[in-house]
Amino acid sequence: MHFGDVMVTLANPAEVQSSAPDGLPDFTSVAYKDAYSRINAIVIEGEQEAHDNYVAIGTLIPEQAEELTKLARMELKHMKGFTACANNLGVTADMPFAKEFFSPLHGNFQEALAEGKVATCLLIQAILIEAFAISAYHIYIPVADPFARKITEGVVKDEYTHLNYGQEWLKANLESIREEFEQANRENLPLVRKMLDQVAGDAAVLAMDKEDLMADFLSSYQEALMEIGFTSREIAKLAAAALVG
Ligand code: PL3
Ligand code: FE2
Ligand code: FE2
Repeated sequence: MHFGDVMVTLANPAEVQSSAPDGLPDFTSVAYKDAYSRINAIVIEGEQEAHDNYVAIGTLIPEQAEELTKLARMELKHMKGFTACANNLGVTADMPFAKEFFSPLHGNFQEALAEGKVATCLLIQAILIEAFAISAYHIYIPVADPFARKITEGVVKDEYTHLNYGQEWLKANLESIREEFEQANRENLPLVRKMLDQVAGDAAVLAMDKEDLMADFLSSYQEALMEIGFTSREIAKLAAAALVG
């Protein structure tokens, strides 16, 4: 309807953006900013906790503390980048919401840390959280505003470095940590599944599809397990914990 389009253009230029042929969401809408205040907070909290977690893992593997400090520093850079994304859109991150969002996984990490369980800590941070972040960033990039897209593209490369780090340590120690790893997976994969469910509504407002998120997560997760040295059958069994939990 031509006439309608012209009316809209005259009345509210911001609305025209949302119906632009690029199909991107309207980054200035109230609904977008509201969803972004929670999603962005989750990402900021996730990056902050990732920093703290790598530093903490360094206390369990002192000979690797230096490398882990480097990984941790990358997480702070990510956090700053995503803080800039919110500022750019004029959004205030809902940090209390994000703290709550991470608290079950955070609690399990702290418990494992206190018990000196390196394999559990690495599963939670370097495999589950990194695979979750990678899937979210992959699905976000094509529908992000140009400023955030650039930042997220830089971040996602680093996250592969983190995933690889966890993979390598777990691979080198697989036979001694197998049982602990399987148990930790049984306890934590269902939490990630719940986190995905919880974020899906807000993610949809950002034009991110839940099934795409889940598929991307599972592909990074399964690929990591393959690299660590699990067989296809073992991987299927490990992944099935997401359905049971
Ligand atoms: C560790 O390096 C990063 C941990 C971050 C966890 C991210 C969770 C992502 C939830 C869905 C976010 C969509 C992306 C939007 C970016 C502003
Ligand atoms: Fe990160
Ligand atoms: Fe990371």
